[in-house]
Amino acid sequence: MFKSLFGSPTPAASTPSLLDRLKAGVQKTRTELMEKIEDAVHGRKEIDAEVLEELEYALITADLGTRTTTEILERIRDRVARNQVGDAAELKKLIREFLLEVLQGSEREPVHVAQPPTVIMVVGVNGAGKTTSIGKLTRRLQSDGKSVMMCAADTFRAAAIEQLEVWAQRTGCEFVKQQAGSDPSAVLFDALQSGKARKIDYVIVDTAGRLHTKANLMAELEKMRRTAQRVIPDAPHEVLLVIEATTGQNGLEQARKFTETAEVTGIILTKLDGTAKGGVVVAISRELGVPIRYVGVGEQIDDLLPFEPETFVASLFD
Ligand SMILES: Nc1nc2c(ncn2[C@@H]2O[C@H](COP(=O)(O)OP(=O)(O)O)[C@@H](O)[C@H]2O)c(=O)[nH]1
Ligand SMILES: [Mg+2]
Repeated sequence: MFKSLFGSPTPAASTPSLLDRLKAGVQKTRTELMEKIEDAVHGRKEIDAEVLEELEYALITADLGTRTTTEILERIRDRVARNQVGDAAELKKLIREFLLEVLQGSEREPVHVAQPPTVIMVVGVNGAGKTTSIGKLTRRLQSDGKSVMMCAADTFRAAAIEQLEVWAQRTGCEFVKQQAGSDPSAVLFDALQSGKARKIDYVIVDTAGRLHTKANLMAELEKMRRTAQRVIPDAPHEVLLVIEATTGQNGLEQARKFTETAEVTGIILTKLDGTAKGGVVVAISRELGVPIRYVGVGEQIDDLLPFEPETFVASLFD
């Protein structure tokens, strides 16, 4: 921080912290959730059944999921019975603690890769934000000094290849493609051989979100996995499932399908900026037992933030 001409500190010159960026990203969820919690306890002398009912509504509306909501309420009831919670601040603290526990419960260290490239497959339904997230992730890795190659294995539509290529040009990374309609596994094979020979740090693989049938899609992803292993035995090192925060609880079922067949190792939760239901982060990470790796908070190249339970919870409550 430095002093401006008139002596007041101007933080504008420094880049905003992760917490500040996340706060801006979850603004809608934060406002709604905090308002509802405040409303529930406002003017009440004690935390009674009515307050708890309103709290339940607040938590459900934020899309935390019924399981988490029920457990939070149980914990609150228990503490109330023992006279350990009296006001809104204490309630918030309790909810915050619980959410942090849940999110930390799904945390997992990223795999250690002995030899480059680290292979990251990106999966998820159409429109979830796969291609955009790959662009943003590439930028992130590059700013850590890593080299990146994108592999256009969503060969189902020509437009998908072109869209990824635009991101490759924007970030100046390596790019491997074939014609639209070609075998995704063939493109992947090419990319991995080239990435391995040239010791590229990361190969990020875009995949189709839809084929003629869902069964086709899952079979395709399995085939790609086997193909990857022919070039790099422990690949893919990460399979990131991209889910829109806006799909809410409905997205969970679809996400389950992917986690079952595609052996998902982490989640990229996109469009957190567009929803008041950001609590879905908790539901997803809990129900799938998979860590959230990144969250998308906008359409620009810098709008992908690493996910840390502590910072996320702070962005909602502090
Ligand atoms: N607001 C917002 N829009 C996003 C985010 N991530 C992706 N999008 C938009 O979602 C749309 C679909 O993204 P795309 O990457 O093409 O999805 P794909 O079909 O899964 O590859 C595009 O218009 C993106 O700009 C995000 O985090 N926030
Ligand atoms: Mg795409």
